Amino acid sequence: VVRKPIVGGNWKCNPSKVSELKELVANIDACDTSGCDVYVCPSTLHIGIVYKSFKNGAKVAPQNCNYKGCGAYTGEMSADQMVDMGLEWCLIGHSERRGEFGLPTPPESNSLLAMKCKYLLEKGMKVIFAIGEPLPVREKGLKAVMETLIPQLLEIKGMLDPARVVLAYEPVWSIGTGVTASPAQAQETHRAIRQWIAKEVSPSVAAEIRIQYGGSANAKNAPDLSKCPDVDGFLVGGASLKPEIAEIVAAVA
Ligand code: G2H
Repeated sequence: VVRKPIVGGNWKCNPSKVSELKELVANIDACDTSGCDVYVCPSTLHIGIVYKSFKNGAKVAPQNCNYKGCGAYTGEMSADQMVDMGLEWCLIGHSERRGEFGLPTPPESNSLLAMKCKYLLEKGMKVIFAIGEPLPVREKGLKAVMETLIPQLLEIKGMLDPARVVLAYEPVWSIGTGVTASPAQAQETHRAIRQWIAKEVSPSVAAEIRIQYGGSANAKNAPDLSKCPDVDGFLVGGASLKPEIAEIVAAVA
């Protein structure tokens, strides 16, 4: 099975000024998308400004979605709105929404994220679903890591359609810290996730589903990480705000 690599740029709550968007869009537009799917997650306020800007086919994926649709849900976004705007992808489950950093209201549980995933897929959207473990768990080794990741996957295991769901493995300790998982750590974890899917869902789903690595990925570490057979691309935060995002895409394609 040949899995097409996929790289996402998660701008999080950046940039601070609309005037800075032009440069960020240009960075994404400089990515060669011929051998790699590329998406970008602008902040909610900026989606409507940039969603028609990309000339190279890069997709725009909101960083969150509600699970109910349109209506009296202050501060939320619905899949209906996304579909209407021609958006195809949505990111959910990022650890910054799961409540690992600061305190979103409320922190998002595995059950809530499963509801969001089901709702997005029912509406015809595709989902980037992020999972990850905190540092004290990583320090205990791979078995403990999988004991944290499996509950994050369990409620969406029936939804793992490789054509419509991409997993993003993002160890929480590597997010925005400059500490990247080593290729060996990333590979053993991606392989263990795939083995779990093979057992719990099916070998073909495990072989076909794409698993991105996220956590301080940059132009320097992307070439080695992307050599790992089970790493299918990156979800990039900080470096997606810089021209080096094009080098990261070039490293995986
Ligand atoms: C992980 C990643 C993008 P960064 O959160 O989702 O961010 O690359 O800045 O660690």
